[in-house]
Amino acid sequence: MDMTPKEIETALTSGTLHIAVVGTGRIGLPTAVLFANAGAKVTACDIDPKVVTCITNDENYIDEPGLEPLFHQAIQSGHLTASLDTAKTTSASDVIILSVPTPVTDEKVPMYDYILSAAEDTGKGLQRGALVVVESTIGPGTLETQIIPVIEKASGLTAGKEFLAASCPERADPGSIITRFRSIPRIIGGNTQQAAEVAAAIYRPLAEQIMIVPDPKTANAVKLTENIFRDVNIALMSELAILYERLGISIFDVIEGAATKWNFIPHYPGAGVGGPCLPANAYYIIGEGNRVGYVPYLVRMSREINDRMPHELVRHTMEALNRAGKSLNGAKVALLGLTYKPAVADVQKSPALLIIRELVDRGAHLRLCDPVLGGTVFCDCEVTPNPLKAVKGADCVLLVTAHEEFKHLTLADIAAKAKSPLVLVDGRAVYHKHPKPKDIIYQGIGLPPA
Ligand code: SAJ
Repeated sequence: MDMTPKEIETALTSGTLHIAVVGTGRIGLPTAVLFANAGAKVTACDIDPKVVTCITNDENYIDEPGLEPLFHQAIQSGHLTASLDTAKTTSASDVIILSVPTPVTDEKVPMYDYILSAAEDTGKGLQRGALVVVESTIGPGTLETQIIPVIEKASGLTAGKEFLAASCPERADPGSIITRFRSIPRIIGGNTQQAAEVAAAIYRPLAEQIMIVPDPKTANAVKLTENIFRDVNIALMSELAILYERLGISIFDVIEGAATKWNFIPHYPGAGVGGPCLPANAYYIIGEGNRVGYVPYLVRMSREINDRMPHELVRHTMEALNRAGKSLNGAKVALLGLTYKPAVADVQKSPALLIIRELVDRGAHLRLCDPVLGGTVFCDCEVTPNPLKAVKGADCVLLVTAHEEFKHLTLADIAAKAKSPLVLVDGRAVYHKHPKPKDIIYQGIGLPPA
């Protein structure tokens, strides 16, 4: 793409630049929509015919705040179309953005099959001078050592000379992907300086700030480091939470105090760390560490600590029921919150999955409640959106995800419906500052028994 950054921006906003977005899930679709509304001609490529049909029929399929109207605008402007044929699409594209899933297997090994297959399809149609951008989360060096060779083999073109490649990892926060799209700075690493500058010109209309780093592996390390930083700090707070419980100290009071210091960044322990990102990202780094003979112990231990937290919550549940003279076996347990984080209808690697499995294995009878999953079936159980319906006649109420709807309830509201004494186990410290009715057994992660 022998255009100056200014010419690229003009071509993009005037609709003469063609962009293919390969993989149109929670990250790819908003990206395609925003580039289309910025003026580019965008083709969304996906292997799922249902997704292509939805886009073609102007039916939004991603529940993300603010996306719906922008989606219809992009389709109705004619700037966004869809295709099952990535190779054919890339043959008419100046820029190809890869945003397919890069999950981690049950053996905790990064699985790059989808992105390598998308890279091969991209290579089959790739035009000389085109730019390939990887937004998917990958291990540092994966673009250079695995993805580029696949594209070169499929296209017969040489990276750096005949096509450009860059990493621009997505940093979107599910639940605020649209609202924060422009304000989250983009990190770009090109396989050449030209690739980085061209990619920066492409993203400039959609990003308030762009930072070019030396190379793609550095850009991917930035993405992983910010997520692992979060995972490790959550693990530290979780470990301290369990220790302080035994000292009769609430970690939440401690965090509130520590946060008065400018350089303390609060992270919170809880029922566990879920979602498609944090539980997986550490293993991209651990994988690279194994390859080069250096095991990042802290990163690995933090994963183990965070993976243990769902069990910690079940331990609290058994303890609390025992304090009421009851056992978990046969108890009616109302579980509040199934999604991996509040307000996002996503249960990927949600702590609730492990908690439910252990509760059922220990003989509990469950009532499931989630305001964003109402009417669905989860773990063979009907989900009610109404918490007061779920807690009715319950021996124990267990809070797993801190949805807003639960925060508006008082303990008196819950106590009025559940069996007395109310046994409430709080996996997100939602009620630790609420006035406690006299006949309550209340405890939870980081909350010494009250
Ligand atoms: N969690 C805690 N304690 C905390 C913060 C979060 O237990 O103090 C738990 C949440 O309940 C949830 C999990 O961790 O189960 C992940 O929560 P999250 O807020 O990190 O949400 P994600 O995974 O949707 O988004 C993260 C974000 N990363 C960072 O903020 C560094 C987002 O910006 C990334 O774009 C996203 O990962 C991603 O795609 O990688």
